[in-house]
Amino acid sequence: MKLMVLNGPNLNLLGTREPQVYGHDTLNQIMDDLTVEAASLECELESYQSNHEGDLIDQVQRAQRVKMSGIIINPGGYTHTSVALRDAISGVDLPTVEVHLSNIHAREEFRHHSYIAPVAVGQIVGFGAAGYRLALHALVRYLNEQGRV
Ligand code: CA2
Repeated sequence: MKLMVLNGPNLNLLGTREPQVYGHDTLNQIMDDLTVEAASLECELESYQSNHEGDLIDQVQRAQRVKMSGIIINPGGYTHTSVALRDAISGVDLPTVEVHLSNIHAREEFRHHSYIAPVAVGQIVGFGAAGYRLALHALVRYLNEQGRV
């Protein structure tokens, strides 16, 4: 089974600034570890980071076109702003898990609302880089339960 892992704006800066909020790992380290974990679940990952809303939307649509099984997404700041990204996710038939490194509900008020959450299977927040592994396991389990693999 193949899964798409999407990371939104500024997540390319991970490990370089604000380690107290987002941790010390770089995005490449997190994605490399996730790829190893995925292999143990007989999953293949394609990961993509972009600072551009339309690029992320293109990748959501591509995931459907090439018949991937699901999506793990940290939409970054677009979580709180993007109707277009939400429409893309709800417009494809791909179970999606939303991940945030930080606990967005314990931060500023404007981070409490997610446009993505209502179209996601679930949301994992506040566990740092481990959240991606939790999301992977949750998504694989969900896909198995739904008989989608
Ligand atoms: O907690 C998360 O994963 C967020 O999606 C991260 C976004 C933020 O806008 C969301 O509210 C929550 C921001 C990513 C910025 O990442 C940086 C990493 C290092 C240095 C500066 C920014």
